[in-house]
Amino acid sequence: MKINPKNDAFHKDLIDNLYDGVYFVDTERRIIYWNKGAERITGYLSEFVVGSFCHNNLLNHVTDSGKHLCEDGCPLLATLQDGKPREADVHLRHAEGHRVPVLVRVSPILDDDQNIVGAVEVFSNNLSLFQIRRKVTELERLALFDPLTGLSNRRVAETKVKSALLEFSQHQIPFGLLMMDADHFKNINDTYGHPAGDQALRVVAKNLTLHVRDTDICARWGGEEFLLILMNMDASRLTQTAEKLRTMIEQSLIQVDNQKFNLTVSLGATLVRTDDTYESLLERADRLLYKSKSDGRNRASFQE
Ligand code: GH3
Ligand code: MG
Ligand code: MG
Repeated sequence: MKINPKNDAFHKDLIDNLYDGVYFVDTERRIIYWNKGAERITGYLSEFVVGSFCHNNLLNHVTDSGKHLCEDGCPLLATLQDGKPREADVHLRHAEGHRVPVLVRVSPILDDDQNIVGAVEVFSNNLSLFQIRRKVTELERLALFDPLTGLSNRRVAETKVKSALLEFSQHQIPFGLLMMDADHFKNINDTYGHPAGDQALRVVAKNLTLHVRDTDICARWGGEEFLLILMNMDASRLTQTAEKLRTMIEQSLIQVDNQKFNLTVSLGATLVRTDDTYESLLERADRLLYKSKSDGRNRASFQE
């Protein structure tokens, strides 16, 4: 179609293709136009609606508290009376029966002499769009973070190790890996209970994030195991960081109900090597962690 803004068909096409629902009423609130968006949101086709009165309980707008607006508080009626535009959050009734949350905007339609000859209602179910966005954010959070500690989850950590390896091979940006495991954690659960164990894991996690740089990655690798990816590291900084974290955790106090206790962790620390693969790097960190365990726990083992 040739674009001609003066053409009625152009306007109809334009309004029909809006994502929002749009309908016009005359001064008696008789529906004289119903666009495709309105059909999509309500499930009612134009031929079914046009000619009926908007107050004959077809859509039956209600507020959050269930107040029926068609009988009392109809925004269209108020705008037809005072000529002022208004907005309302309402729930309209879908053709299938359920309620759809919509934001309704009403404006008067004036003739050339500024007389009110009708009103237009535009309604959008942006609320559900908002709900979808909130859901996506929530799913993103679940996909990226460990719900107990708020640290990155294992999947994120795996990806970050791989990208750090790539950056190391391309730009020689060195990094260190710290593998950490809580000592005798089964005893902690057995002695103080599982919720206390959970709290201990949160305390470990807090210690990690508070004592490394923002650019470093702290992840929950498994049950009581953690992995840290420390960027731009050298041997002395890495051993210092491992020792600092070990000390901070040892010096923390876990308090749950009336119980107070401490816990320790064992660590394996290593730096990336030019011949490293993902597997070789993680294996080395893991082997060093188990060296710390077999050497007596509450210690860090380091190998370049
Ligand atoms: P080690 O010093 O050799 O690491 O001994 P450990 O007891 O820490 O190791 P083990 O692998 O025998 O036990 C780990 C325990 O961690 C068992 C498991 O129930 C507990 N655990 C794993 N995930 C969680 C969790 O999310 N919350 C709690 N409370 N406990 C957990
Ligand atoms: Mg353990
Ligand atoms: Mg373990």
